[in-house]
Amino acid sequence: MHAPDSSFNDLDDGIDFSDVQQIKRGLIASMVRVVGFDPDSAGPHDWFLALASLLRGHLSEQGMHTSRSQYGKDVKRVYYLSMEFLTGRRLMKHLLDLGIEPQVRAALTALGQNLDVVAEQESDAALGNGGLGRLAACFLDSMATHAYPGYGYGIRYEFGMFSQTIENGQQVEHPESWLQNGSPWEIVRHNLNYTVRFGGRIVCFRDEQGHESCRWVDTDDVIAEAYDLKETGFGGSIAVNLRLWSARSTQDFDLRYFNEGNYIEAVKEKTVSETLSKVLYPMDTTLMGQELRLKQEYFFVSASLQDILARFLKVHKNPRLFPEKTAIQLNDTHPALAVPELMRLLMDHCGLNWEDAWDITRNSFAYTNHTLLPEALETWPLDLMETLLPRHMEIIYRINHYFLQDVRRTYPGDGDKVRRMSIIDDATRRVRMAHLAVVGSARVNGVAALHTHLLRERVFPDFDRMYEGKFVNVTNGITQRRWLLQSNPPLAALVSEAVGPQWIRDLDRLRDLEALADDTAFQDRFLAIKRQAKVRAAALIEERCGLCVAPETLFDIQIKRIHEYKRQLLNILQVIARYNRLRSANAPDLLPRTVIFGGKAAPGYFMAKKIIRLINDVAEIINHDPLVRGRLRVVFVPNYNVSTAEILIPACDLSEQISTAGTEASGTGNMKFALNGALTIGTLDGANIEIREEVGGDNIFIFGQTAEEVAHTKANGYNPWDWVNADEELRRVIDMIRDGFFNMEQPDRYHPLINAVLNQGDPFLVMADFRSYVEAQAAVDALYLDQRTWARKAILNVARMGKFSSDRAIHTYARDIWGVGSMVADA
Ligand code: GPQ
Repeated sequence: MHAPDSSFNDLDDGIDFSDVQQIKRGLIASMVRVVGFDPDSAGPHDWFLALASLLRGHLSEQGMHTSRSQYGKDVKRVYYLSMEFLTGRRLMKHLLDLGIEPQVRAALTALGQNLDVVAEQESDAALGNGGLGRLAACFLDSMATHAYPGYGYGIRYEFGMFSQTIENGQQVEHPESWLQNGSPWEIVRHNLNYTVRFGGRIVCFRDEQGHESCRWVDTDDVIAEAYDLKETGFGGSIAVNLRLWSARSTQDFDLRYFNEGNYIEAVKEKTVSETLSKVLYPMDTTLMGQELRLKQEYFFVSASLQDILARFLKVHKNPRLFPEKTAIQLNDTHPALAVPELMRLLMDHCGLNWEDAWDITRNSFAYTNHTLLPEALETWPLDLMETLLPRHMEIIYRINHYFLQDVRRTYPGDGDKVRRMSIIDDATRRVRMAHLAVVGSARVNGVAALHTHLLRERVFPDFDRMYEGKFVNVTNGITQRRWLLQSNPPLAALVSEAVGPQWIRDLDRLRDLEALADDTAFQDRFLAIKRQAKVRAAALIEERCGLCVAPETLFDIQIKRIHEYKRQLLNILQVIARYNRLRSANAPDLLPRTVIFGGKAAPGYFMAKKIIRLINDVAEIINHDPLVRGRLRVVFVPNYNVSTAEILIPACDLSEQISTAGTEASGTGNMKFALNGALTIGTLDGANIEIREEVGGDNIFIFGQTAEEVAHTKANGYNPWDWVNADEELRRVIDMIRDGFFNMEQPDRYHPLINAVLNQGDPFLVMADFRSYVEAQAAVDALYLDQRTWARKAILNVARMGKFSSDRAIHTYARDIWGVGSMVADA
């Protein structure tokens, strides 16, 4: 296909990365020619830029090979549309994927630099909030590693997740620009851009044959400009492209103003349109109804679909082949406007009729739901949608019209059902994005077995009955490349030594570790590695919090977004109870513990911010009380992010996964911890249930009400005071918080919190689960005393994590949802 002179298999200045001398020369060249700094005076950050630029060239080359081979084979492609990609740092990942870490390290050493210090210079690309965005990043890694023709689309936020400091115990948010010091991984494509339109009006006309066609006119336009990041897979030969869109004004100057001599007004319009990709909304599983957010959603969806369609039409003339060659995954409902957008492009640009366009559309999309929480289900006001996207609203009304016809035909006379299922909520005059996504998709999946079950039973029962086989489960997974190989090299090396290195591509191979669980020599090495990781985490804590923690103590960690349903409150209540026991008398059975928290609260989430403050107030008192010195410490690690997780997770003994049963869709932190040899204390929620199935009930601490029991408790008139009054120890804890024990300077600080929980029904059943949580914690103490048995169980946890690889998840999506194959037959 390609002219021979466009081959780039043997580029003159290509570097052989197995050769330290060549890397060294390449680094110097990159420093001089790209970074533009004298190597003699360059510091670690300059060397980071030089190295990243060097690698970017190589990755671009890999990406081009991948792309040529995909075009050559005319494969079916899969597009992952996500508002968030939480990739974290990239340097070490690329070096591991390419297998060149030792050579690069040596080359840097020869230049007087230390690779670890250089790697620390990179800022986290925090283009996501939490689990949903990190899942997208793990999926790209698995797609690249297993050679699926995948492609990611998202937004190039100038400001990603805010950075968090704790001041006077309270969260303070700071803007953080990951682009501030340059972004050497990106390939900027100023010429690859699309116009995205807003507002305006629709004019329809009929041609002589009576065909109606519509045009969307008088719109406000924004340009979406492509920035590409290459996601390598393990082995390095395949690169998946992650294309992020940045907003640019259609006009640099508004000439009307400019000609009048008003320079500032002339550039104002430019500033307004460019705010579209300015900042990530920092809310996780809670909704924010701002117009800007809706514009962001449409902005990235429109650019992505125009790009996808253009790529398809380059090769295929017949749009009807689209679903055979394209699968588009909607990561939650944030990209659900893709459904009417594809309809619009097919009808208004490709000239298809409604029936054909709809047939193509509903066979191209699949939708992943990530939450059961009603407050997170997206809806948008009709008025806003009609003003911003008039053509799309027409299309949505029409989709709904035909859909409700179907409903009426299937369930004659059931007006209630029609109202419940409608894409438009007539009562509130809003568009239900989840209904749009379900109707417009061939498959809908939940992210853990329980979640999918509850989704079908509670959230979409009508749809589930109407569309046989549409709802499926794909339990989440994590990539072992980042969450073991990269973040815990000593454990990765031990595992490879024990069972061979194949686990890196096939996590089920870990099963062979079971045979070593009772081997005391192996246990000793395993425990030594855990201790080493704890020393490293202790250094991070010392640096960030100025607190000294002892690696001999049990590290008990809860790191995730701060949310009422995740119940950091339950954890801190238990900590207070433990503190009371330690102070009251001899509590010989209570082991020394370090309880570590980390996580961000949405800036407007009052309760979550109170909980952060309570944790910090409690920590302040406990950490200064000589009576419990050496036996209990409480730490809140500020600015939890991917890089922090990479240090804390390997150091964990006890992983806290304590959400109210039926609220956490899956959880993925739970998997990362167990893979690194932590034992889980958790409820029967999300993927915890499947983790228990895999590791066995003896190797996990389960407590609390089940999802069914929770529903039952609530249905029977739950009163949290009953539970408090019946439990002396809990009563005391609540009294202390209410009386300001931890905040004498402002004793009523937590009245709103106590009031919200106890007098407003405790919706997440903190009080009901307290006693069984404390009992489970006592079992943890007892077991930790016996280090041999603990080590055995921890090793079994690692051995049985095979199922939770994102490779398994991706293979399942590829086979059951996308119908795409790997580009190479896997060995
Ligand atoms: N999740 Cl809806 C997010 O991180 N953000 C969101 O906006 C929504 C869900 C999480 C969810 O809470 C976790 O239980 C999942 O493990 C994770 O998505 C990935 O599916």
